[in-house]
Formats: sequence, C-alpha cells, structure tokens
Amino acid sequence: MKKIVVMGMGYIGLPTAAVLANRGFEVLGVDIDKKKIEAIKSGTFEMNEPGLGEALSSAIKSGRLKVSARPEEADAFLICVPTPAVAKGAGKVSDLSYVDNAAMAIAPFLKEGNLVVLESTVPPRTCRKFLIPILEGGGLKAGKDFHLAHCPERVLPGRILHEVVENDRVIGGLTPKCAKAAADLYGSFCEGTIFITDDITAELVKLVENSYRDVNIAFANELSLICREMHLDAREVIELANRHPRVNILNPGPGVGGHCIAVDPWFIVESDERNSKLIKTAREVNDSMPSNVVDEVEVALAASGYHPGNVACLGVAYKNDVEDTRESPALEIMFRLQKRGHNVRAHDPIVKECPFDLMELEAAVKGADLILLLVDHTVFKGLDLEYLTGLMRTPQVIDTRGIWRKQMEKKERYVNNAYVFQGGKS
Ligand code: SAJ
Repeated sequence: MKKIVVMGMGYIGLPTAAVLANRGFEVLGVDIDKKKIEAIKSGTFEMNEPGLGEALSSAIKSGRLKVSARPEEADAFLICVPTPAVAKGAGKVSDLSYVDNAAMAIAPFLKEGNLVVLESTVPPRTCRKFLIPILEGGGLKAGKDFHLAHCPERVLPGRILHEVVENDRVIGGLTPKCAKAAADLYGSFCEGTIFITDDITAELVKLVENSYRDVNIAFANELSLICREMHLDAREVIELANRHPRVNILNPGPGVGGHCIAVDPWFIVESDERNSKLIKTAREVNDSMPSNVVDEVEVALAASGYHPGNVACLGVAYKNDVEDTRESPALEIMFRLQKRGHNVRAHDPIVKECPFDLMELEAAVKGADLILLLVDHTVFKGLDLEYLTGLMRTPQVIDTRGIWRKQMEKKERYVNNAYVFQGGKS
C-alpha cells in the first residue's frame, strides 16, 4: 500500500496524515476549508498541539504530504471528519452530514482492492446502514470489491502525536479480510496492540469509552453538588475515598466540554434510549454544572454588594492546556453571566480566538469583583492570588477546578461547591 487519502484535516486527520507521510506513505490530505488548505501548504497553519508543527513541516518538506480540496485515486481512504451532535427534543442526536459529504467525494474514485476506514465516531450500525450505501454508489460492493473497516480514533488532545502512534487500536472489519487490510495499514505506524473485531462492535466500543468517562465525571460532579448542600469540601471527600484500593473518583469541575465526551454518549442514547438511563442522566448532570457555577458567582457577587459585577474569567478552553473551545463549559458560563448583566472579562493565554475579547491577565483582574477560574491550564497553577486579589475591587476568587487549594487553605470560605477566596489585605 502506497498512497493514502485522508478526508478531513482536523484534530485527527491532520496529525494522522503527517504521521503517515513521515512513515513513508504518499498522503493526500483533503479538506473542504480552502483557507486551511492554503495555510497548510504555505506552512502557516497553526494548531496548539505539541509536536504537530514539526511533524507537519517535515511531512510537507519531504513532498510526501500534499493537501487539496478534492480526493483522487489512492490505495486507502481514511475518513476523519467531525460527527457533531445536534439538539433534538430534550437530548441530542448525531449529525452525519460530514461523513455523507466525505463518502460522496470518495465514491467516484474507489477502485477494486481499495481500503476505506472510518475513524470518525458514529452510532452503531452507521458503517452498514449509512456509509456503505453511499460508497457503493459507484457500483463496487463493500466487503467484496473493496475493504471497509471502522477504526475509531482514541487520541487525547494535547497528546495526539504520541497517542496516535502509541495507543492500542480497535479495528472493526465488515469482514475478516477487511479487518486484516486495515490492521496491515495501522500496524505500519501503530506501536500499540491492534485488536480485531467487527465494525458494529468497534462503533460501540468507542462510544462506551467516552460514556464511561462521562458517567465517572458526572459521579464526581454529583458528589460536588451533594457536598455543597452539606457544606463539605467535595475534593477532600473524594481524596479520602480514593485512598480505598478499589476507588478512583475523577475531579469535579464546571462541566464537561469538547467534541467527544459531551457528544458521544448521546449516540448510545440515540441508538437505545430505553436502556441507556444512566448514560443519559450522566449527560444531564454534567450539562447542569455551568448553571450551578453561575449560581455560585451570583451568591458571591450579591454578598460583595457589586451586583452586577466585574467577573474576570480565567480560562476559556474546554479543558487544560488546549486552545480548543468547542462545547466549552467556560464559554457557556461566561455567556450566562453576561446575560445576567455582569461585565465578563476573558483571559486565556492559550486560546487564540473566542466570542469574547481576550484580555491580558492583569487588565482582566484589575478592578474586578471576582476571579472565576474555569480551566486548569498549567500556567494558572503558579499565579499569586495574594497579588492578584490586591488589584481587585472585591478580592474574591472562585476556583472551579481546585488548582489553588493550597493557596486558599487559610482564606477560604465556602459558597456552594467552589472555593471562595477572600484575599486582599486582610
Ligand atoms: N473533565 C472533568 N473532570 C475530570 C476529567 C475531565 O471535569 O476528572 C472534563 C474536562 O475538563 C473536559 C472534559 O471533561 O471539559 C473532557 O476532557 P477529557 O480529558 O476527559 O477528554 P477529551 O474530550 O479531551 O478526550 C476524550 C478521550 N477519551 C477518554 O479518555 C475515554 C480521548 O482518549 C478520546 O480520543 C477523545 O475523547 C475523543 O476524540 O473521542
């Protein structure tokens, strides 16, 4: 196998294309965003993912990675396009329009013996019910004339370049021969173990992984709400419970964001709502967290006498040390605060663009009535709260991630489930 077309130059497709090119494959990266294509070609495309810049520039320089708005004939096609969830009733369902477009674009170029791999996360049976009918539009039969497999991506943003190579992979083939063809390709660049199964099992495995994490985060978040009612420190309760050899509770926070964990559980609910009560409830618990944080802010500001007040929001990304703001609970909280009349000041040294004007740290904090820590970026951990609160009109801090517990130890009082720090000159 020599030539590979990667459909979608996003968080998964772009690093995968760079890794494949650097391993000696001839790769064509395809994206509908022409501006992005031009930026990748000219070497000006930037994504805050460690190691990606170097991998990309060496792939482009070698001439083995090319990019284009249209696919062409190849030996293998990897589909790495987004599969967002869209609102339906009280929940959400998958939007497969990008998979549809990618498959339509590939179909005319499919030849006998080709391999098509779907990496995008999808509801069970999508390969069979949705993808195959489109790909077979050109007259070739899946599993007979061309190979089809689902190989869900599992990389963690912030560690993508490592994990794309090191992680174990689950490969679900439409037939054992399809699985073998895909395993041969992934075996050429994956250092983890490759596990072979059928396509429907692979589709569900991916959803189960992210739902497992969502349910576990929801448990931590639910505990934080219970502790708030009891005026207890949720993080201390969790830390102590985690001393048990078979207990490992995750961290409560302002909600669950990103394009995976906040989305994928809905695909299970969409497939079997009757039996996915726990998964659905976990989504609801995690989705309720932003409004809980807003309530905490309201209580603190009301107590300070400045209501509406100036709120310095630290962190806009969906999680620590990434620039991605998709489904970010921080943004949801900021919009809600703005709607209630508060003056929201946004600071995030990693995020490049967001719907709020990004300010320097001191400008955001000066004259503020509350610092609201929303993301546990590493750079925030060492900030000096004594100094920052000295710049404020009302020296209060709510730390929704628990990164400043040590600094707050002596000064905290609890307002609901967050640490409220009354700093300044006291
Ligand atoms: N979060 C908490 N508390 C925690 C852990 C996370 O509130 O204890 C929050 C984060 O702040 C963030 C959200 O959850 O808002 C999700 O972050 P994450 O680090 O758990 O996961 P993602 O979305 O960045 O990546 C996940 C990973 N899946 C699993 O760990 C099972 C990754 O391996 C997948 O490849 C990725 O989803 C994906 O693309 O599906």
